Amino acid sequence: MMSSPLVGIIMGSDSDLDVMSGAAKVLDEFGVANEVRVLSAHRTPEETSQYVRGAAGRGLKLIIAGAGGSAHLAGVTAAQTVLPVISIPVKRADHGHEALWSNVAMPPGIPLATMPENGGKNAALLAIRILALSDAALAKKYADFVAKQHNSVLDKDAQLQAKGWQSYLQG
Ligand code: RP5
Repeated sequence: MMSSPLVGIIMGSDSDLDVMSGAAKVLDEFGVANEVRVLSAHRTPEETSQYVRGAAGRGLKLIIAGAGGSAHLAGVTAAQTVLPVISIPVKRADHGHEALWSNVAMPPGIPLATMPENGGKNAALLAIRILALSDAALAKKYADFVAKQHNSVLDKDAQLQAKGWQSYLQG
């Protein structure tokens, strides 16, 4: 049986899914139950509000929200719940940085943890850090991830020293 989702991943459009799935993938790898929804701040405001306001009552522990362009979704989500909300500003090649700027410019009193543009992986890792505060098994998985990442960099540096940068670049 699938366990109840702890993390809600919401996005303004299905066109954001390529970015937002990056967060779902990492949560899946860590075994963190999540649900993925398309809920637009502008096109489906009532459904979005209903989802966000009901999230804590359904057992969600935090929400990851992403949108591009004027990107109001994460902000209005943070305004309607006391759960931690993590924002992923979605950036396309033909966008400026408007989604990022709007997400970091939240008014005092409504906190929003804004990740790098298209930062699905970091959004999931921050969610895992928060959840790990009250989940020892998840904290252990996170510590293992950190150790693996650390060793991977040391291995790469050792190879670079052994081969020299020219050979390293050539593979
Ligand atoms: C935003 O407008 C969405 O989050 C998406 O990033 C962008 C374009 O949406 P579509 O026109 O592709 O549905 O609200």
